This record gives sequence, structure tokens and C-alpha cells, in this order.
Amino acid sequence: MKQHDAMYIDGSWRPAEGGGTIEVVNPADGQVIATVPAGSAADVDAAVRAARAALPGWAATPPRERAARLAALRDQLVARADEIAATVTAELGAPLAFSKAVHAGAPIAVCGSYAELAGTYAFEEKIGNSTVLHEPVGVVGAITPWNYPLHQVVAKVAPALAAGCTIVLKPAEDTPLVAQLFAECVDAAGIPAGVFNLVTGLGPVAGQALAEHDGIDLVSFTGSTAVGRKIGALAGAAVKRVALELGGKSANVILPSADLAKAVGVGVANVMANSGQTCSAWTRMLVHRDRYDEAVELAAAAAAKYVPGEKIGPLVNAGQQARVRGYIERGVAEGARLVAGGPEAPLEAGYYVRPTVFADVTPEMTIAQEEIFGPVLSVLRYEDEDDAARIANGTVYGLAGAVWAGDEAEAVAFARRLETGQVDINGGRFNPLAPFGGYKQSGVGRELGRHGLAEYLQTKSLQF
Ligand code: TXE
Repeated sequence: MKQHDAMYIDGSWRPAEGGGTIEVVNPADGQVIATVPAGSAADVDAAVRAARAALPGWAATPPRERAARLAALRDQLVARADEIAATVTAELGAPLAFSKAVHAGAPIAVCGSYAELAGTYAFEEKIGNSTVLHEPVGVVGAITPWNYPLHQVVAKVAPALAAGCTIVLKPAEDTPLVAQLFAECVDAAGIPAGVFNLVTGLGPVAGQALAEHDGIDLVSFTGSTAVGRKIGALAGAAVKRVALELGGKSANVILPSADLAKAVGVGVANVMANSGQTCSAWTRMLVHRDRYDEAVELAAAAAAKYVPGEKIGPLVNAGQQARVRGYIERGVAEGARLVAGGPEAPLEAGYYVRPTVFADVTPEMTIAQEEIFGPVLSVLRYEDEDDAARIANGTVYGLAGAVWAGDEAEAVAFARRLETGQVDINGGRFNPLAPFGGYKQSGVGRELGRHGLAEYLQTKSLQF
């Protein structure tokens, strides 16, 4: 595996000022696979200065030219897709087929969508006697998590570039290698020096320095609610723009008329994907009491097929493994009924957790309220549609969800009652142009498509 002892700042690779390093570990076996620089506040400052210097030129670059650079970036991601998948598998532990399809595939789709949008978006519009200009917000500080390490990066960098912003990226310390690969792609795509800068490093050091920096106009963060709250407070105090994509506890509501086997099968697959490390995962399955026992049996059988080390990968690190096992113990202690999996580690090496299904979960239990971020499904019983809506909406989160019914109109009518930013109807399909983001404490702002682009723009009205 390729590795850089350097960070990509102002169009070239340079070492961290303090010389500190971070070890990157393969979570499938706990072995160190690489070291990367631990950036300091001084490195962040250098990167922000480079981004500021590059801003006037990139902001003035015609949108069609920005679109051409994004198309070239997409081509780079396509050309290096196998390398991207292998890198994500090495640092995150995801099975290679999943890395190819999702970790490499989704960023290609998203980057392609912004290459198109940059060329077609109305950066200028007439409203009555005014012309409204949609101008880049400025220098963006992007802080990303490890769960979809390249997708999270591209979902911020591509719209920022399309908008005419320049960027400093601080990726998660667990998964910096694919971010380095991405920087190589940016360079090869002919994006000018300083427009995109990469500082690897620890959250409380490099991340914090970036969030606090005066030279940043917008902080775009995806990660835990605890850190998101801190970043939101900093941005509020400095009166700067902020976008937050935080946790979730999404409900998969199976109405009585639904195809139960399909709804349960897809629901279990949704929770187990990426070892449950998905903010939008449908971690609560809501089933009508008349079909509850059947659903629990189907869910337990489906979960048992996710053999650790084969069909399902490890969690990202030992801390996350311990955290998720702790939640499983808590579920048992609070009286939920374990029907698949359990807290014991399934393999000696690596940070694996057993795919777990709980039945007899009640809405107030910890496992039905808090984000677990592991392969753990809670199956809850409801009495009628009002009860289902109340349970579904009964958490602090509101990121995603699903509704299943015999006909689409019935599912859509129920989806309107959900306090959540995205709902999959009878399964749904990923749409890189559809806005993604949270109601309630799941976040502020939207990613993807033209709604995601708008986050990186500010408006100026010319009155005639
Ligand atoms: O997240 P952190 P962690 C949730 C999920 C998970 C939990 C903890 O429930 O179990 O969060 O994960 C940077 N100033 N999600 O601890 O710490 C950090 O370096 C500035 C949901 O890994 O929030 C990384 O780049 N930055 C989620 C990023 O924040 C700081 C995805 C996210 O790490 C910082 C990941 C600070 N003080 C976790 N501290 C989702 N919404 O998809 C850390 N960071």
C-alpha cells in the first residue's frame, strides 16, 4: 500500500510542522498498516492561508471550467476505483465487494452529479427588478468521519468546488489513506494549487484548529452529535456558516399491508451494511403486533447469515467495538430479548461484533433511543398507525427512515407524518441528486444535489 509522510497543501506534499505521526490500523486484524502526519495548528494555518490565496482565482473561474475540472476528478476516481476500494478495505475493514460497490461507487456518482450541476446551475437569476447572484461562500473547513471515508469527503468537496469555494479538509484519523489518494486525484485533475488542501491529524488538535480558524467562512462537519454541538457553538460565536450532519436512529416502519418478508430482509441488510456504521441506518424496525412474531423470526434468520469476517466486516477500531458491545449488554440488562448475536466477540483477532437482533424492545429503552453505530437491530411492536408514528418520531434524531405498504400511496401518506429528512418508500434507491440531511438533532443543512450546492453559496441582490 502506498503511503505519504506528507500533507497536500498549496498544490504540493509537505511534512507536518511538528513531525508528529498517526498510526493507521487495519481493523480486521489490528495490525498497523501505515503512518500519516499528525497535523498541528500551524499546518492548519498554512492550509487555510493557501486556500484564501486561491479563492479569488477559483471563484472567478467560469462555472463551465469548474465543471470540466470536476469531470476530470470523476474520471480520476473511476480510473483508480480498485485502489480506492482496496484502501478503504484496509483501513475500515469493509468486505472488498462492498468497498467496490459503495465506498468507491458512491463518490463517483456524487462527483459526476456535481460536474453536471456546476455547468447547469443558475448562479444568476432574475427576480422582478433584481438580479440575484449566487456567490461562493469563501473558504470551507471540512471535517469528515471514517464510516464512509471517501463518500463523506466527496459529498463536501465536490459541491464546494462546484460553487467556487476553496477547501481545507481534515479527514478522520482512522481513515486518512483514502483521503490522501483523493488528494492525488485532485492534483491529477488539474485543480489549481491551494483550491483543495489536505491536513491529516487528530480531531481535538487539527480539527479544532480548523473549526476555530478566522480564515474559514463555513465549517462543514459530519460526525458525532457531541463534537457537532461544539462546532456549532464555535461557529455561532464567530457568526460563520455551519453545516452539521450528525447521528440518527431511523425507523423502518412496516405497515400491515406490506410484503413482510421483503421489508424485513431489506431492513436487516440495511442495518448490517458497513457493519452498522451508517448514520442513516434503519436501526429500529416497527412491526404491527399481529405480524410481530413472524417478523422477529425472519429478522433473526436473516441476521444469522451475516458471518463475521465473511459477509460482515469489523468495526473501525477497538473503542467502537467496546462501545457497541456495551450497548448490547445494556439491551439485555434493560430486558430486551436477544434473538440473534450477543455481546461476545465472534473472532479472536480484529474488532468484530456479532450481528445482533433484539425483540421485545420498548421505545424508552437505551437501545431504542441512542445511536449504537454497530450491527444491532431493535424490533419494536406497534398497535396502530398513530402508535407507529409516535414511536418513529419519539427520539431526538430525524435523519432517515423507511415505510413499507401494499401500495405506494399508503406508504407516502404515512411518510408525511415522519419527522425525518429522508424516507425510502418500499425499499427506495440511492439518488445522488436528492437532498440528504437531518430534522431535529440529526443536523443542520443538506448534502447532495442542488440543495447541497446551495450550502456553499451566498446570495447578493442587485436592485435595478
Ligand atoms: O466521532 P467524532 P467518533 C457517531 C457514531 C459514533 C460516534 C463516535 O455514533 O459511534 O459518533 O464516533 C473530528 N473539533 N458518528 O468518535 O469524534 C474527528 O477527528 C473538531 C456518526 O469517531 O465526531 C473526525 O474527523 N473536530 C457519524 C470527525 O470529527 C473534531 C459518523 C468525526 O469524529 C473534534 C461518525 C473536535 N474537538 C461518527 N473531535 C455520522 N453522522 O455519519 C473530533 N473531531
